[in-house]
Amino acid sequence: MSARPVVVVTRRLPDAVHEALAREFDARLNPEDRPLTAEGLREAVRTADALLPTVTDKVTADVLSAEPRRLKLIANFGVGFNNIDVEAAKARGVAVSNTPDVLTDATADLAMTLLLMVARRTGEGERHVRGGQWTGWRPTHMLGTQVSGKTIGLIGMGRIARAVAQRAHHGFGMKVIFHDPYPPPPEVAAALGAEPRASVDDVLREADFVSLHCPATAETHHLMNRERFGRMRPGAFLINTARGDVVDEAGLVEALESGRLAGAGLDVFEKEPQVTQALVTMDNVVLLPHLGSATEETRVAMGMRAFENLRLFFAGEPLRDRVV
Ligand code: 8YV
Repeated sequence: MSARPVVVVTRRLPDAVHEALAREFDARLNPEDRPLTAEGLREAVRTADALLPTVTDKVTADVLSAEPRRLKLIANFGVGFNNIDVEAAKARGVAVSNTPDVLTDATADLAMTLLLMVARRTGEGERHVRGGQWTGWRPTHMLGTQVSGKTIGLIGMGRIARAVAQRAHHGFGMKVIFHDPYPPPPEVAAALGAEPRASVDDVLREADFVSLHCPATAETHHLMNRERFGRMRPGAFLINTARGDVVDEAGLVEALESGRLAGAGLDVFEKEPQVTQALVTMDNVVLLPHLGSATEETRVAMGMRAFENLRLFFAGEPLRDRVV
Protein backbone atom coordinates (compact mmCIF):
# COMPACT_ATOMS: atom_id res chain seq x y z
CA MET A 1 0.00 0.00 0.00
CA SER A 2 1.39 3.39 -0.95
CA ALA A 3 1.91 5.97 1.80
CA ARG A 4 -1.09 8.10 2.60
CA PRO A 5 -0.92 11.81 1.75
CA VAL A 6 0.37 13.99 4.58
CA VAL A 7 -2.13 16.72 5.51
CA VAL A 8 -1.13 19.47 7.93
CA VAL A 9 -4.19 20.85 9.75
CA THR A 10 -3.29 24.21 11.24
CA ARG A 11 -5.95 24.55 13.97
CA ARG A 12 -8.09 22.29 16.13
CA LEU A 13 -11.23 21.27 14.22
CA PRO A 14 -14.43 19.54 15.45
CA ASP A 15 -13.89 15.89 16.46
CA ALA A 16 -15.92 14.48 13.55
CA VAL A 17 -13.61 16.27 11.11
CA HIS A 18 -10.48 15.05 12.90
CA GLU A 19 -11.81 11.50 12.67
CA ALA A 20 -12.52 11.75 8.93
CA LEU A 21 -9.11 13.26 8.23
CA ALA A 22 -7.27 10.68 10.35
CA ARG A 23 -9.13 7.83 8.65
CA GLU A 24 -8.15 8.87 5.14
CA PHE A 25 -4.84 10.67 5.49
CA ASP A 26 -1.63 10.89 7.44
CA ALA A 27 -3.23 13.86 9.21
CA ARG A 28 -0.98 16.08 11.31
CA LEU A 29 -3.60 17.52 13.66
CA ASN A 30 -3.25 20.36 16.15
CA PRO A 31 -5.37 19.35 19.17
CA GLU A 32 -3.66 22.02 21.32
CA ASP A 33 -4.80 24.62 18.78
CA ARG A 34 -1.50 26.51 18.77
CA PRO A 35 -1.33 28.84 15.76
CA LEU A 36 1.52 28.02 13.39
CA THR A 37 4.27 30.57 12.89
CA ALA A 38 5.35 31.58 9.38
CA GLU A 39 8.24 29.13 9.80
CA GLY A 40 5.76 26.42 10.82
CA LEU A 41 3.80 27.06 7.63
CA ARG A 42 7.02 26.97 5.56
CA GLU A 43 7.83 23.63 7.20
CA ALA A 44 4.39 22.38 6.13
CA VAL A 45 5.06 23.50 2.54
CA ARG A 46 8.25 21.38 2.61
CA THR A 47 6.87 18.31 4.35
CA ALA A 48 3.12 18.03 3.62
CA ASP A 49 1.17 17.07 0.50
CA ALA A 50 -1.69 19.32 1.57
CA LEU A 51 -2.34 22.12 4.01
CA LEU A 52 -5.71 22.79 5.68
CA PRO A 53 -5.39 26.40 6.92
CA THR A 54 -7.82 28.89 8.39
CA VAL A 55 -8.24 32.65 8.25
CA THR A 56 -5.52 33.06 10.92
CA ASP A 57 -2.83 31.46 8.73
CA LYS A 58 -1.19 33.88 6.31
CA VAL A 59 -0.11 31.66 3.42
CA THR A 60 2.06 34.27 1.75
CA ALA A 61 4.34 34.11 -1.30
CA ASP A 62 7.23 33.83 1.16
CA VAL A 63 5.63 30.83 2.89
CA LEU A 64 4.96 29.22 -0.48
CA SER A 65 8.55 29.77 -1.63
CA ALA A 66 9.87 27.22 0.91
CA GLU A 67 12.03 24.62 -0.83
CA PRO A 68 12.04 21.78 -1.58
CA ARG A 69 8.27 22.05 -1.88
CA ARG A 70 6.11 18.99 -1.32
CA LEU A 71 2.80 20.86 -1.05
CA LYS A 72 0.24 20.30 -3.82
CA LEU A 73 -3.05 21.49 -2.35
CA ILE A 74 -4.23 24.17 0.06
CA ALA A 75 -7.73 23.14 1.21
CA ASN A 76 -8.82 26.32 2.99
CA PHE A 77 -11.26 26.06 5.90
CA GLY A 78 -13.52 28.98 4.97
CA VAL A 79 -15.17 30.50 1.94
CA GLY A 80 -13.01 33.63 2.03
CA PHE A 81 -9.43 32.96 0.98
CA ASN A 82 -7.72 36.33 1.38
CA ASN A 83 -5.39 34.64 3.87
CA ILE A 84 -3.79 32.89 0.89
CA ASP A 85 -1.70 34.46 -1.86
CA VAL A 86 -3.57 32.56 -4.57
CA GLU A 87 -1.47 34.03 -7.39
CA ALA A 88 1.70 32.78 -5.71
CA ALA A 89 0.05 29.36 -5.25
CA LYS A 90 -1.03 29.27 -8.89
CA ALA A 91 2.44 30.28 -10.09
CA ARG A 92 3.89 27.31 -8.20
CA GLY A 93 1.24 24.87 -9.38
CA VAL A 94 -0.32 24.54 -5.91
CA ALA A 95 -4.10 24.09 -6.11
CA VAL A 96 -6.41 25.98 -3.73
CA SER A 97 -9.97 25.09 -2.62
CA ASN A 98 -12.44 26.73 -0.22
CA THR A 99 -15.72 25.83 1.56
CA PRO A 100 -18.65 27.72 0.05
CA ASP A 101 -22.39 27.00 0.57
CA VAL A 102 -22.14 25.28 3.95
CA LEU A 103 -21.67 28.53 5.91
CA THR A 104 -24.14 30.67 4.00
CA ASP A 105 -27.08 30.37 6.41
CA ALA A 106 -25.03 30.73 9.58
CA THR A 107 -23.33 33.87 8.27
CA ALA A 108 -26.59 35.40 7.03
CA ASP A 109 -28.12 34.69 10.45
CA LEU A 110 -25.24 36.52 12.08
CA ALA A 111 -25.59 39.52 9.76
CA MET A 112 -29.25 39.77 10.81
CA THR A 113 -28.20 39.32 14.45
CA LEU A 114 -25.86 42.30 14.17
CA LEU A 115 -28.48 44.36 12.35
CA LEU A 116 -31.09 43.69 15.02
CA MET A 117 -28.63 44.17 17.86
CA VAL A 118 -27.42 47.53 16.67
CA ALA A 119 -30.87 48.80 15.68
CA ARG A 120 -32.48 47.75 18.95
CA ARG A 121 -29.50 48.62 21.16
CA THR A 122 -29.37 45.13 22.65
CA GLY A 123 -25.64 45.14 23.49
CA GLU A 124 -26.16 48.37 25.37
CA GLY A 125 -29.28 46.96 27.05
CA GLU A 126 -27.39 43.85 28.17
CA ARG A 127 -24.59 45.93 29.65
CA HIS A 128 -27.20 48.11 31.38
CA VAL A 129 -28.93 45.18 33.08
CA ARG A 130 -25.74 43.31 33.97
CA GLY A 131 -24.20 46.54 35.26
CA GLY A 132 -27.06 46.91 37.76
CA GLN A 133 -28.09 50.25 36.24
CA TRP A 134 -31.68 49.35 35.37
CA THR A 135 -34.08 51.32 37.49
CA GLY A 136 -37.28 50.09 35.83
CA TRP A 137 -39.38 50.35 32.70
CA ARG A 138 -40.17 53.76 31.27
CA PRO A 139 -41.72 54.84 27.97
CA THR A 140 -38.67 56.66 26.68
CA HIS A 141 -35.97 54.28 27.84
CA MET A 142 -33.33 53.09 25.35
CA LEU A 143 -35.39 53.64 22.23
CA GLY A 144 -33.91 52.08 19.14
CA THR A 145 -34.68 52.07 15.44
CA GLN A 146 -37.51 50.06 13.86
CA VAL A 147 -36.19 47.40 11.46
CA SER A 148 -39.39 46.23 9.78
CA GLY A 149 -40.17 48.21 6.65
CA LYS A 150 -36.72 49.81 6.40
CA THR A 151 -34.31 49.53 3.46
CA ILE A 152 -31.29 47.25 3.56
CA GLY A 153 -28.54 47.82 1.00
CA LEU A 154 -26.34 44.86 0.17
CA ILE A 155 -22.85 45.45 -1.20
CA GLY A 156 -22.21 42.26 -3.16
CA MET A 157 -24.98 39.83 -4.03
CA GLY A 158 -23.39 36.40 -3.72
CA ARG A 159 -24.63 33.46 -1.72
CA ILE A 160 -24.51 35.09 1.72
CA ALA A 161 -26.04 38.39 0.55
CA ARG A 162 -28.89 36.47 -1.09
CA ALA A 163 -29.55 34.60 2.16
CA VAL A 164 -29.61 37.96 3.98
CA ALA A 165 -32.03 39.33 1.37
CA GLN A 166 -34.29 36.32 1.91
CA ARG A 167 -34.37 36.92 5.67
CA ALA A 168 -34.66 40.70 5.45
CA HIS A 169 -37.39 40.79 2.82
CA HIS A 170 -39.47 37.73 3.58
CA GLY A 171 -38.83 37.72 7.33
CA PHE A 172 -38.69 41.40 8.26
CA GLY A 173 -40.60 43.06 5.43
CA MET A 174 -37.56 45.14 4.48
CA LYS A 175 -36.98 46.72 1.11
CA VAL A 176 -33.81 45.15 -0.33
CA ILE A 177 -31.47 46.91 -2.76
CA PHE A 178 -28.03 45.75 -3.87
CA HIS A 179 -25.04 46.40 -6.05
CA ASP A 180 -22.81 43.70 -7.50
CA PRO A 181 -20.63 44.00 -10.60
CA TYR A 182 -21.69 40.41 -11.35
CA PRO A 183 -25.39 40.53 -10.43
CA PRO A 184 -27.61 37.45 -10.19
CA PRO A 185 -30.15 36.82 -12.97
CA PRO A 186 -33.14 39.22 -12.62
CA GLU A 187 -35.52 36.40 -11.68
CA VAL A 188 -33.24 35.32 -8.81
CA ALA A 189 -33.14 38.87 -7.44
CA ALA A 190 -36.89 39.28 -7.93
CA ALA A 191 -37.63 36.12 -5.93
CA LEU A 192 -35.73 37.68 -3.03
CA GLY A 193 -37.55 40.98 -3.43
CA ALA A 194 -34.16 42.55 -4.22
CA GLU A 195 -33.71 45.48 -6.60
CA PRO A 196 -30.36 46.15 -8.30
CA ARG A 197 -28.68 49.55 -8.18
CA ALA A 198 -26.11 50.74 -10.72
CA SER A 199 -23.37 51.59 -8.20
CA VAL A 200 -22.26 51.22 -4.59
CA ASP A 201 -22.99 54.93 -4.10
CA ASP A 202 -26.57 54.48 -5.29
CA VAL A 203 -27.04 51.82 -2.61
CA LEU A 204 -25.44 54.02 0.06
CA ARG A 205 -27.68 56.98 -0.74
CA GLU A 206 -30.84 54.93 -0.24
CA ALA A 207 -30.17 52.33 2.46
CA ASP A 208 -31.01 52.60 6.16
CA PHE A 209 -28.75 49.59 6.78
CA VAL A 210 -25.73 48.83 4.61
CA SER A 211 -24.50 45.24 4.86
CA LEU A 212 -21.17 44.21 3.28
CA HIS A 213 -20.96 40.92 1.39
CA CYS A 214 -18.05 41.31 -1.01
CA PRO A 215 -14.76 39.40 -0.88
CA ALA A 216 -11.56 41.12 0.28
CA THR A 217 -9.62 41.89 -2.89
CA ALA A 218 -7.37 44.72 -4.08
CA GLU A 219 -10.51 46.33 -5.58
CA THR A 220 -12.58 46.16 -2.39
CA HIS A 221 -9.80 47.26 -0.01
CA HIS A 222 -11.26 50.20 1.99
CA LEU A 223 -14.30 50.24 -0.27
CA MET A 224 -16.02 51.87 2.69
CA ASN A 225 -13.81 54.93 3.22
CA ARG A 226 -14.43 58.48 4.45
CA GLU A 227 -16.02 59.58 1.17
CA ARG A 228 -18.35 56.61 1.05
CA PHE A 229 -19.43 57.03 4.68
CA GLY A 230 -20.23 60.61 3.71
CA ARG A 231 -22.58 59.32 1.03
CA MET A 232 -24.58 57.13 3.41
CA ARG A 233 -27.90 58.38 4.67
CA PRO A 234 -27.56 60.37 7.88
CA GLY A 235 -28.49 58.01 10.70
CA ALA A 236 -27.80 54.84 8.70
CA PHE A 237 -26.10 51.73 10.10
CA LEU A 238 -23.18 49.64 8.78
CA ILE A 239 -23.07 45.85 9.13
CA ASN A 240 -19.89 43.92 8.28
CA THR A 241 -19.72 40.13 8.24
CA ALA A 242 -17.42 40.05 5.18
CA ARG A 243 -13.83 41.09 5.83
CA GLY A 244 -12.30 43.88 7.89
CA ASP A 245 -10.16 45.07 4.97
CA VAL A 246 -13.28 46.31 3.17
CA VAL A 247 -13.73 49.04 5.81
CA ASP A 248 -11.36 51.89 6.65
CA GLU A 249 -11.82 51.64 10.43
CA ALA A 250 -10.44 55.17 11.01
CA GLY A 251 -13.04 56.53 8.57
CA LEU A 252 -15.75 54.51 10.30
CA VAL A 253 -14.78 55.93 13.69
CA GLU A 254 -15.04 59.48 12.27
CA ALA A 255 -18.45 58.76 10.73
CA LEU A 256 -19.69 57.40 14.06
CA GLU A 257 -18.17 60.20 16.13
CA SER A 258 -19.68 62.87 13.89
CA GLY A 259 -23.09 61.24 14.22
CA ARG A 260 -23.33 60.70 10.48
CA LEU A 261 -23.78 56.98 11.15
CA ALA A 262 -26.14 55.88 13.89
CA GLY A 263 -24.23 52.69 14.59
CA ALA A 264 -22.28 49.72 13.31
CA GLY A 265 -22.39 45.97 13.78
CA LEU A 266 -19.01 44.38 13.14
CA ASP A 267 -17.95 40.72 13.09
CA VAL A 268 -14.67 41.31 11.25
CA PHE A 269 -11.86 43.85 11.67
CA GLU A 270 -8.93 45.29 9.78
CA LYS A 271 -6.29 43.85 12.12
CA GLU A 272 -7.93 40.89 13.85
CA PRO A 273 -7.85 40.17 16.72
CA GLN A 274 -7.04 43.85 17.40
CA VAL A 275 -10.00 46.19 17.37
CA THR A 276 -9.64 49.96 16.93
CA GLN A 277 -9.85 51.23 20.51
CA ALA A 278 -12.34 54.02 19.75
CA LEU A 279 -14.88 51.43 18.56
CA VAL A 280 -14.63 49.54 21.85
CA THR A 281 -15.72 52.63 23.76
CA MET A 282 -18.82 53.32 21.61
CA ASP A 283 -22.18 52.14 22.90
CA ASN A 284 -23.75 52.26 19.43
CA VAL A 285 -21.29 49.69 18.05
CA VAL A 286 -21.76 45.94 18.36
CA LEU A 287 -18.51 43.96 18.23
CA LEU A 288 -18.32 40.20 17.72
CA PRO A 289 -15.19 38.02 17.46
CA HIS A 290 -15.57 36.77 13.85
CA LEU A 291 -18.46 34.42 14.65
CA GLY A 292 -20.15 34.39 11.21
CA SER A 293 -19.84 30.64 10.67
CA ALA A 294 -19.49 29.70 14.33
CA THR A 295 -22.18 27.06 14.84
CA GLU A 296 -21.48 23.41 15.63
CA GLU A 297 -23.28 22.30 12.51
CA THR A 298 -21.53 24.74 10.21
CA ARG A 299 -18.00 24.22 11.50
CA VAL A 300 -18.42 20.45 11.09
CA ALA A 301 -19.81 20.99 7.57
CA MET A 302 -16.91 23.31 6.68
CA GLY A 303 -14.41 20.71 7.85
CA MET A 304 -16.17 17.95 5.94
CA ARG A 305 -16.22 20.14 2.82
CA ALA A 306 -12.46 20.73 3.10
CA PHE A 307 -12.08 16.98 3.67
CA GLU A 308 -14.10 16.28 0.52
CA ASN A 309 -11.82 18.53 -1.50
CA LEU A 310 -8.76 16.74 -0.12
CA ARG A 311 -10.24 13.32 -0.86
CA LEU A 312 -11.17 14.23 -4.42
CA PHE A 313 -7.78 15.80 -5.09
CA PHE A 314 -5.79 12.78 -3.94
CA ALA A 315 -8.16 10.44 -5.81
CA GLY A 316 -7.17 12.33 -8.96
CA GLU A 317 -10.65 13.79 -9.41
CA PRO A 318 -11.64 17.45 -9.98
CA LEU A 319 -11.87 19.57 -6.85
CA ARG A 320 -15.43 20.44 -5.86
CA ASP A 321 -14.47 23.98 -4.85
CA ARG A 322 -11.43 24.96 -6.87
CA VAL A 323 -10.22 28.52 -6.37
CA VAL A 324 -7.09 28.14 -8.52
C1 8YV B 1 -14.36 31.36 9.07
C2 8YV B 1 -15.02 33.05 7.27
O1 8YV B 1 -14.61 31.41 10.44
O2 8YV B 1 -15.43 31.37 5.70
C3 8YV B 1 -15.04 32.49 5.89
O3 8YV B 1 -14.65 33.22 4.96
O4 8YV B 1 -14.73 34.18 7.45
C4 8YV B 1 -15.40 32.22 8.45
O5 8YV B 1 -16.43 31.38 8.12
C5 8YV B 1 -12.93 31.59 8.84
O6 8YV B 1 -12.60 32.05 7.59
C6 8YV B 1 -12.23 30.28 9.07
O7 8YV B 1 -11.02 30.17 8.44
